[in-house]
Amino acid sequence: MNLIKKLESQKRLNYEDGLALYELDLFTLAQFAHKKRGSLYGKKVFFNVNRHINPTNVCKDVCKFCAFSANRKNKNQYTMTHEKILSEVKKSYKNGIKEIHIVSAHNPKTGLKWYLEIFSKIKKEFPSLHIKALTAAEIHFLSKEYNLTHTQIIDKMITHGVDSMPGGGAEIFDEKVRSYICKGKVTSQEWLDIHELWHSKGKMSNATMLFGHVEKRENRIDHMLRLRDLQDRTSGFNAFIPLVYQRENNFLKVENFLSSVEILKTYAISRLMLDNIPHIKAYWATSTISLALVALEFGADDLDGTIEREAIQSAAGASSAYGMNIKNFLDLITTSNFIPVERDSLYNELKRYI
Ligand code: V47
Repeated sequence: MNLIKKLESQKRLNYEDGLALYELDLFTLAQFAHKKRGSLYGKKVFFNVNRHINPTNVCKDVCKFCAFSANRKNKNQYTMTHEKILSEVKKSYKNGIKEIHIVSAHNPKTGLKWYLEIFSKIKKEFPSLHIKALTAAEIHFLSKEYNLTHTQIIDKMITHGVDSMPGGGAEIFDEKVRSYICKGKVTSQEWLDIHELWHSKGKMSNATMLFGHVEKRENRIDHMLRLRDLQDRTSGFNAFIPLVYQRENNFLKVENFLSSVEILKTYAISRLMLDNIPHIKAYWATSTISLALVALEFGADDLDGTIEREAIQSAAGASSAYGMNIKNFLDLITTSNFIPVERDSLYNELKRYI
């Protein structure tokens, strides 16, 4: 069946279709992705009032794309104390955050107990706060350090108050590219297995894809399809988040950076290929807020949140270090002719701003 007919009849798309979608002109592609987004959510744009905390940047792994890790380029090592983390959470809680998103480097010195205790402390002091913490890469790192299974770590996370898992650490699943950009880190299959395990406990997570570095279109489509296969079995992913590679202060040698057109096409293709993942998040920290707003016309329906602080992407050049003021955020969405909808971490609608 020809691609346009397949799109019109909303048939499931295969690998070859995914590649062919990139060959469509931008506006034809946008039309299909936007229609699909509109049929699901109309003009709603989801966001949450959240706070990112990156408690330590000391890392045992050596991902070439990472500017956050303190082992190599960044000499300013830090590890926040529990008191500091709690006081930051307290401040943000007073500002109205509903979610705390905790991602760290893979620090062999802090220890499993250090992680688990801070989750319990946050939950005890702020029981209504949703804790989104520990990527599959961190879980794998901790399981190796402590000679525990992934299931044992996951069970401990749950008993210590973690509500959902962020989508980090997926990078690109293609084994060859992965071994070039982040050799030694959680493998693609391990990343998928950890999420499957998490979902089997009745919990939700997200999935990212780091793109715009040395990967090819083929690798992006393959990445999406591996996620789609898992989602068919578990329905545990809330959102897919294409992360645009930030180029500063890291060791990845990238010659050609992506055009905005290629980035927008990738959002649109995600929406069309991932027919079973409900939300496509244009994470403004990596796409820039301007392009994230345009991405809303290319299939994206979520902008993550106000963030408040962010250390991973901003270390590599993104302008997300201090998040975004909520009023600005709402103004930008409404002047783009969309309806801002504050959501909780599981996409229950909390407030519609219109
Ligand atoms: O996994 C590291 C990425 C991720 C760079 O689940 C980089 O809701 C771009 O996963 N350029 C961590 N990206 C952040 C993350 C995330 C962000 C927002 C929302 C959610 C969610 C998850 O940051 C890492 C890695 O892929 N990253 N370095 C860089 N130079």
